Amino acid sequence: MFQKILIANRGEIALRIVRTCRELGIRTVVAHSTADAESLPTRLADESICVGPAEARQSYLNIPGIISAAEVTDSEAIHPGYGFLAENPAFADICQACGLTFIGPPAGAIRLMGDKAQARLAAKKAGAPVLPGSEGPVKDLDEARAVADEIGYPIILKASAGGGGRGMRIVRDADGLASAFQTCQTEAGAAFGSSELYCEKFVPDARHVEVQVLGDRNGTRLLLGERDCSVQRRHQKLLEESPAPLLKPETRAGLERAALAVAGAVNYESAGTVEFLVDDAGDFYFIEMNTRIQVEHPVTETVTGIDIVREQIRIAWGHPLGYTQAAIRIAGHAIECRINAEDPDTFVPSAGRVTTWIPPGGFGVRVDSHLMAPYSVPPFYDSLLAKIIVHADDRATAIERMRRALAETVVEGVKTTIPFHQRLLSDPAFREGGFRLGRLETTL
Ligand code: MV4
Repeated sequence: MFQKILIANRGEIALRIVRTCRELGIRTVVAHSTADAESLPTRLADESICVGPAEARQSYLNIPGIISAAEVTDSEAIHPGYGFLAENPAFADICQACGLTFIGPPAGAIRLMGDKAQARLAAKKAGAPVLPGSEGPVKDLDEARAVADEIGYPIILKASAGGGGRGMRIVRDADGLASAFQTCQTEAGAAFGSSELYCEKFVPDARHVEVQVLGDRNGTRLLLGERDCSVQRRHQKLLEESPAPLLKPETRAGLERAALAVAGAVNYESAGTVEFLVDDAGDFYFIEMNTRIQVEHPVTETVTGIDIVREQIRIAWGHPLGYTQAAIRIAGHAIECRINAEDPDTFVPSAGRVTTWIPPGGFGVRVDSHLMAPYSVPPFYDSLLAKIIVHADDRATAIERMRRALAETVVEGVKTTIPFHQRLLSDPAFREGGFRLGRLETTL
């Protein structure tokens, strides 16, 4: 097994990786910015090394700095966490060229899935259902118009280099197409360096359901159930749960089959997530595949009992997955609430100094957080402070457990999303399990 791993990330996920490495007897090096020098992950790691100033571009995204840090600390592998360099295929290639193991899938899988138009084509070829839309990218407005006339409005334009909701535009009718196409193309070029677009039929009021997969180097691929992530605002997930509520057994079986087909088509290795939209008829459509550990992975760990970070590390070392699909059982229900340093009504970031932090605890409660008091929330990174995850026998009990956990949580000094979550957990649509994408763009 690896003797030492460098963690190229910060915050709760850096700490999450430190914890599993300690259990595996692997030494850790946290590569951090000046802003995170005194953070909990740097303190709990065996070693830490500063790779640059607070701005992520100069530290967490500084590839030469991170590779050098791995070399001077004699690290054998790099865990990228999520965000930053986690889905940068050039970084995965550079790691390999430098004799470092990138803890994640092969660069080729990251590259293919990072091109969302090609990912859609690959999924379709693999036999997964995709929405009616363009065959790969659309080359110009005329082609987009022809596709839209064929499939009917509303449609959604998406940037091939986007993903996770960035660089998308809903087009309601033919009159709106030209200007939407123009804006979307310009925005995509500025944001991703590629203005390539593709289009799909827009599904209103869908649910976002994603399937967790694991694959090893021997070609064994396992499914770890699904997560419903329909509680989102501006493409930021706020609450995730597993299993997905109100999913018909045949829909679940179809999602699993499709996820396995997509992962198999690219010989996927490591942990990955296949995202789908599910409509009220129970029909589902592939939209994207994420080639990283995700923020919401703890809900899956909670219902399966599998440490996904441990599996990523073991797979990267070359260990075969030590169990079969039949050994994986989904037990009970898990919910995760993301506690962000944000105004609970406007979701505007609330940077500042956390003066008090009392995490929840007790039966069936897990807290993944780098928070300590006092702690100054740096304004340079995302605003995630903590994830509270609860486990219970059924969804209704999990909801009550989460309300109890949130009620005992104290964060003073910054505004947090806790009041939002308390309202959400009382919302009839949420409690019935019928929460749909787009709800938070208007109400609550
Ligand atoms: C869609 C969609 C409806 N129809 N695609 C955004 C995140 C990315 N993973 C996929 N996203 C969506 N893709 C089609 N064909 C709806 C979303 C979507 C969304 C749309 C409007 C308002 C809020 C949303 C939140 C999540 C996803």
